[in-house]
This record gives sequence, structure tokens and C-alpha cells, in this order.
Amino acid sequence: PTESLEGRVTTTEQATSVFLDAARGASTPRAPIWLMRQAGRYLPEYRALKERHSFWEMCRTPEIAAEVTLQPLRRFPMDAAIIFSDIMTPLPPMGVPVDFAPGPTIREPVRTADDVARLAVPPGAEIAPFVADAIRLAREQSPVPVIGFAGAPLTVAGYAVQGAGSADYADFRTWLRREPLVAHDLLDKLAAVTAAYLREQIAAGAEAVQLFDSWAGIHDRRTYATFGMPYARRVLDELAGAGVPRIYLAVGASHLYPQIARLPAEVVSVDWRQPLDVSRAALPGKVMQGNLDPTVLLADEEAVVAAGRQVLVDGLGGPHIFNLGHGVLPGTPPANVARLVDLVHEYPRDTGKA
Ligand code: 1CP
Repeated sequence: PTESLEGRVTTTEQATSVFLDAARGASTPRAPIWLMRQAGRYLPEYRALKERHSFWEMCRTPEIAAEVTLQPLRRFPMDAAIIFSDIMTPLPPMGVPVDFAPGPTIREPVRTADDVARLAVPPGAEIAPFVADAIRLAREQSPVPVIGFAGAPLTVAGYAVQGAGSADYADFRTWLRREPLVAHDLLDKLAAVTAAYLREQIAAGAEAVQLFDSWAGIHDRRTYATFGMPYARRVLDELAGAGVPRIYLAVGASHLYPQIARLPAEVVSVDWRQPLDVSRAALPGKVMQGNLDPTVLLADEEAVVAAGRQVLVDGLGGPHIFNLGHGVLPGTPPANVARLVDLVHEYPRDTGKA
């Protein structure tokens, strides 16, 4: 064991982790907590690095990516770290350049059968070796498990075809109707690359993986059944033997829970639109991750405590990993994050039934 951040003891084996216990479905004396986008623009130390380096430079330099991964752990005793990267990372090695402004922009969106035929499917080790290196470095210094991640095929395809983030992805949804065969070819390639990429992250030391299907919820059930679920399933299936918990995230997707319930993921990350106990009932056997509304962290401490307690109570019906329903918003006061982490750590699950 070596002394690490905040004097907490760590071993490379991560002998005990309340996060991993909960992710594997064990009942834990308290809920573990980590936050999506816990590294990022709301932290002054992140903004300081960002002044000197572009987003891609930060992702592609393992020392910087590992440093940014660890920044939130120096402030808050989170129970897990998520490697600093982006869901766009596998696109450039496939032949699709991506800029950040600050959201992803793709100057030449993927649209035609030729565009898709030209896409490369690089072997795992060649997709993003800098991410594997960053995971190794972060693991050496992190007192808690490091989570690897990737975007789900349908969500990454949304950016690749639309050309940028969008409130409704109207061009992408139209394209799925016009070009279903091309869409299947694109999703097929994305699924192969995503599975290989996640396997590399696990080999480098990621102790859990999260598949971000952030925009799954904009699709109707039939479209998700055709273009979403089968490709998410393929990625998750390919990780079945890897021995790490798989987390699947979808936002605004309660209409898809009958399908998501059958995905081979141990954990489902759910948003704030309905209470955790309601989502849990629709996702039998799944560990719940979530689901505080990120705007609560923009309000005051009283709001954080009241809404945070409600999430804890709603989560008592089974294994629960505390998180937000979506990422930390820029402008979030770090003091509110600190208060939330303390609240979750001090709330006993065994005697906590209100
Ligand atoms: O200027 C900057 O600082 C860049 C902002 C930024 C950051 C900090 C982007 C651009 N990406 C990231 C890091 C990032 N992205 C992480 C690691 C940090 C952490 O979680 O602590 C992760 C997990 C992501 C994943 C990601 N990127 C998702 C899935 C999660 C979600 O929010 O649903 C999505 C949809 C993206 C796309 C993306 N990249 C960046 C932005 C601002 C966005 C979303 C907005 C858009 O669609 O335009």
C-alpha cells in the first residue's frame, strides 16, 4: 500500500471499494458517489490547464488527462474517478476529424454509403493508445477505482451524422428513415470499434466501464429497437467476460426501459425525470445509478441537502450508486459538490429508512 491523495491508503489491487461492491449488486452500508463530468469547466484548476492546452491536447497527453482525472479527487472524497476523455475519441482514428468549440463539431458529417465504406475499423491497440496510458497513470495515483467509458453507437452516430450536438437531432432522425441500410453499416462499424476500445481500457486497468447513450431518449421505441438497443447490446456482450461491471446511461429514456432492462449491463444510470424507486421498478435486477438533477448543484446548500436526501431515500430499495442524472454543469460552485459528497457519505443505508 502507498499513501496517496488525502492520505488515503491505496493498493493497485483496490482491495475494497464501496463503488465496486454496489456496482456488482451488493448492499453497501452507504451509497458510493461519483459525478458525471466531475472533472471539467466548473473547477478553476481545470480552467487553468484549459487556458494553456486545447481539449484534444489534454485528452491526447496522458499526463494531462490523468491529472485532470485526479483533480476532483483532491477536492472531494469521491468513490470513483472517470478517465478524462470524450465520447468522440474513437472518431478521428476511424477517419472522422472532430473539433471542440466547446461541444464537438464535425466539418464533414458522415452521410453517404461511400462515407461509411471509407471509415476505418482500427484494431483496439490503435484506436486511442493515449487513453490506455492515461488510465495506467491515473490508476497508479488514484485511491479509488478508475472508470473507463465510451459513447454508445447510436449516440456517437448522432454526432457523426448531424455534425454537432443538437436539441432534437432532426437531420440524424430523418437520415435514419432515408438511409436505414447505410445507418446499419455505420452502427456496425461503431459497435466493433467501441467494443475493442473498451476492451483496451479494461486491459489498461479500468475497473468499471460506462456506455454513454446520452441521446437514446430522443428516439421512439421502434427506432431504438432497430438502431439503438442491438448495437449497445453487442458492445456490452463483447465485454461480458472482462470481469468488470458495465454501466449503461440513457437520458430521458424511461419509455425505453422495457428494452434497457434486457441489456447485459449490471448498472443503469437514470435521470431525474422520475424518482429512483419508480425507475428501479421498471428495471428489475439492475443496480441504480443517479439521479440528482444537475441544476440542484447550481442552487444553494439548502436545496442540495433537501434534494440530495430525497434521492438517497428513493434509492434505498436496492443497490444504489449516487450520481447526477446527467453531467455537472459549468458554473456549479465546488462548495455545493463538497456538501453533496458529505451528505451522501454520512447517510447510513441500513438505518436510513425515513
Ligand atoms: O472546453 C472544454 O473544456 C471542453 C468541455 C468538455 C469536457 C470537459 C467536452 C466537450 N468533453 C469533456 C469531457 C468529458 N466528456 C468526459 C470526462 C470528464 C468527466 O466526466 O469527469 C466525459 C465522460 C465526456 C462524455 C461526453 N461527451 C458525453 C456523454 C456524457 C453526457 O454528457 O451525456 C457527451 C454527450 C459528450 C459530447 C460533448 N463533448 C464536449 C461537450 C461540451 C459535449 C456535450 C455537448 C454537445 O453535445 O455539444
